[in-house]
Amino acid sequence: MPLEGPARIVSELTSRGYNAEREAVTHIAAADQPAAVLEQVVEGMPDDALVVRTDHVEAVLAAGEDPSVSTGDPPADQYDTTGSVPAETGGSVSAPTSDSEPNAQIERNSDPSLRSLEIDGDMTGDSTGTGEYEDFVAVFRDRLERLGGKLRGRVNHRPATAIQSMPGGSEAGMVGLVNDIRSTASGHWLIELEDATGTFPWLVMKDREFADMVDQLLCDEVLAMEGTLSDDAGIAFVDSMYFPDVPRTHEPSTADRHVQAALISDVHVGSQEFMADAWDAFADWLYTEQAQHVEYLLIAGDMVEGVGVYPNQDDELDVVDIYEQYEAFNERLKQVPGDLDIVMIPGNHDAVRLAEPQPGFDDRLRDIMSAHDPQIVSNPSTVTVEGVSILMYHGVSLDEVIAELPEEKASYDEPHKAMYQLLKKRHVAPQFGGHTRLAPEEEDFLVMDEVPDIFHTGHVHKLGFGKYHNVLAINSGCWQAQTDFQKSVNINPDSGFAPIVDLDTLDVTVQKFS
Ligand code: D5M
Ligand code: FE
Ligand code: ZN
Repeated sequence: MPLEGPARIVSELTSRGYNAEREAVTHIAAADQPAAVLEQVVEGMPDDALVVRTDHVEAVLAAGEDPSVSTGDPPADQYDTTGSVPAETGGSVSAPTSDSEPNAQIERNSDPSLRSLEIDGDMTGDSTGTGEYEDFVAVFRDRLERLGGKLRGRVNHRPATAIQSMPGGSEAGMVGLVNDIRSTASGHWLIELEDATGTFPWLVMKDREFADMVDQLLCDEVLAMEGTLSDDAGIAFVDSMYFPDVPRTHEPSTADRHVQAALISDVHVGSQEFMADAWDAFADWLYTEQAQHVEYLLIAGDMVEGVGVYPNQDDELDVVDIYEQYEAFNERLKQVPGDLDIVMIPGNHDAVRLAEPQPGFDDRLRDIMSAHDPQIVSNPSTVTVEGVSILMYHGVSLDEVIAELPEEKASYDEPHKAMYQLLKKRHVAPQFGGHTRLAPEEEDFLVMDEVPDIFHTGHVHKLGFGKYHNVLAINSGCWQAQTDFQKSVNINPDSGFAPIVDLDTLDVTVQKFS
């Protein structure tokens, strides 16, 4: 059975877990004995290599000129299913089709009875908001109640109305939402805090040590302040400031066995920039021995490119129908091993309401995205995998945190630092009214009541991870090459990476597929 043409060679390499550079494939195809050259290339590939490159082929071809190296015909049954191709693919690899399942390189002998996966905070189906003014009052009141509860033990606090009637010079404390942040003519900062009773202005002097903390404040976040009232009792001079924060002593939970999760996001199927080759390589890698402990796949939103998300987006669409985009995404999902447990939340490109919290997909979309029976939950949601809690949030608020905060606190190059700010504020999207749209519900689903062990976001298309008070923050990059918009604003996406987390140690390794 001869190897005819590049497509056949690509299929053959894919079935053995390799992607190939185009030129490498044409080199093999042009050889006198393509099948033999392919065999030797595969044999000579370094253990950790995923991509057959031109130089791999050239090395074999150069060696082939040496008469001591055999370049004889391979046995006729070389490419039959025996040997390298597992039986469950049910046939010869000679007729692969684009929608066939990739071939397994190893038996994944994971034991499903060892797994556990629980979801918390999925608000799908629990939306009560009508968007009325009263709903906004209720959601901010709930935010203040719950985040204030984490601060009230730390300061001797009084309601705003009580502080308003205290005499000048009194010591005062307050827990409230940041209503307004202004600089004064003399360079100090005036921060208005609001609680259920009213507001009170707090002045941070520019020469106080925490003046630079003012840079980190966002409107609508919950804070506590302590200080001294001015002589006329009209303002308070801030002596200390507290965030709900993650306790420094936080000890994350870990899994009892060596098991891993792949944390990805922003697949953007349907975009012309969707990186099919990188995805193929990722899916193929999941079948390899190196990936045998990867038993969970978490996807933090932007499954598809969507339609009408940004102006002129249509020009960059590969698939224009939204349902067809999800069909295509489902085909991509089918490529990964069927024994992975998959959890996914929507993002701003997905076909659910844009305002957060975003409920999980509707039934029609769930039916479409049914490959491997994923758990589909709201943005945000917390998934606890073998004891390790992972807060999944798409990450639209990160654009805002990065825009508002100084470069060293939050930037596109270090997206995990922007995530630290959200952990400190114990809220996934503190500021209302900018990029982040809020759907008011009776409850503020965006509050981080519990400290997660892992915080997983996407959206900014940049890979970055690190630990904040022992919480692992991971922003997972994307599977979309740079778009025209991103080019115009100098965003260089990290495309084709999969961060893999050891759930027993919370260590991260990054696999690159592009
Ligand atoms: O977001 C990907 C990143 O790029 C995120 O940081 C927003 C930014 N982005 C991309 N396109 C636009 C437009 N047209 N306006 C503003 N910001 C944009 P994603 O959710 O994948 O689009
Ligand atoms: Fe995205
Ligand atoms: Zn996004």
